Amino acid sequence: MSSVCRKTPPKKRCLRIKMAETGKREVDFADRNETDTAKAKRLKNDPNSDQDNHNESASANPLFGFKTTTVLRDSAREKNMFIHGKLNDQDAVIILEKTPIREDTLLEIFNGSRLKLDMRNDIYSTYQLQPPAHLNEMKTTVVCPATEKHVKKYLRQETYLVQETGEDYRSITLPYIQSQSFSVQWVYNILEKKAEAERIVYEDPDQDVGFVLLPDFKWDQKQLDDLHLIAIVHRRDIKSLRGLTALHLPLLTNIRKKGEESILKRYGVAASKLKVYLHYQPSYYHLHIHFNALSYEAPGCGVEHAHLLSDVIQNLQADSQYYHSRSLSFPLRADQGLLSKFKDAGKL
Ligand code: M7G
Repeated sequence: MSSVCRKTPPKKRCLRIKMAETGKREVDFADRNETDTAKAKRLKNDPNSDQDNHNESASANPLFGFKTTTVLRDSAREKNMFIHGKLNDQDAVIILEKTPIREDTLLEIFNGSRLKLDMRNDIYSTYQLQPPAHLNEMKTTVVCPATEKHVKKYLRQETYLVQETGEDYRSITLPYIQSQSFSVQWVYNILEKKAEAERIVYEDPDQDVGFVLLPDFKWDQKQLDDLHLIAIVHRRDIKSLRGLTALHLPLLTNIRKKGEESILKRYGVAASKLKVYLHYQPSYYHLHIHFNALSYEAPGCGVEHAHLLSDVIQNLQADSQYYHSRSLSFPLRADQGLLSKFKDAGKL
């Protein structure tokens, strides 16, 4: 496993990561500055300690007081859990995910952990290992306030494959997404540098063929194995693959070329080690392209959901109207409104 921190000047990269995650790190530092004994002593001597403790926890930890309503989904294999609940009386979805083990932390893990023996048999033994606290982090994503659609997005559901003709897109899907899709405010915030500006890896500011390349928020940037960036186009008139024609070839080839070059420069990962694709249907209807480490099985990179950018480019070179007229298949979850629309139209 390779570490991002080792790639480009190590101190600079690690610092960037820390800055990007300031909130989380600050909690860590605050915790480490006070020993357990000192804290116990302070709490014991202070009659207001309960109240203080509550206030301190609430200000240092934005998740303090979160009340779980239901676990939407969890996976022992992926080591994650999607939780719906209330945060300060607002609906929220929290995603907890154990982070991968990094090669550059092995020395600290082996030398600095506490081990409890579970069992020993012949040459075999298993342990419960408690690594130092800073190596025991969980990537935590918070959506708050979360809409009903967010809750449904993360709920484990039966899925069905839908085949959508070009006509179905215009008569069923388009009206539906125009009225129902997720807000793309977060996308505009990125394009306008109102959010995540310090995370931008590359930008081509051209309003026609330009884009912003930055880490997807699913990637914690601590290792390259699950590298995931997204290129978000500056123009706001293309919702998805369906909106592309040969006129957009300069945009797509520009993203492929400059996206791959910037990833090579920043992370040392060659184009032959990347899968570059678009989702259909996407969750967010503002054209964006995923750049993933080739070996990483990202959710949504299966054949029923992902379209390789190189295929898209070739299809448009062969037929400008390819995505206007061809049938496209995609999975829909049982509770997705779009599925009912296809059922109502007798398409399923
Ligand atoms: P998508 O193809 O629309 O659908 O991808 P998916 O969410 O079903 O994969 C949108 C991508 O944007 C996803 O990979 C998200 O993880 C990512 N993403 C979503 N939000 C709200 C943000 C955000 O605020 N910042 C960043 N950097 N990425 C986001």
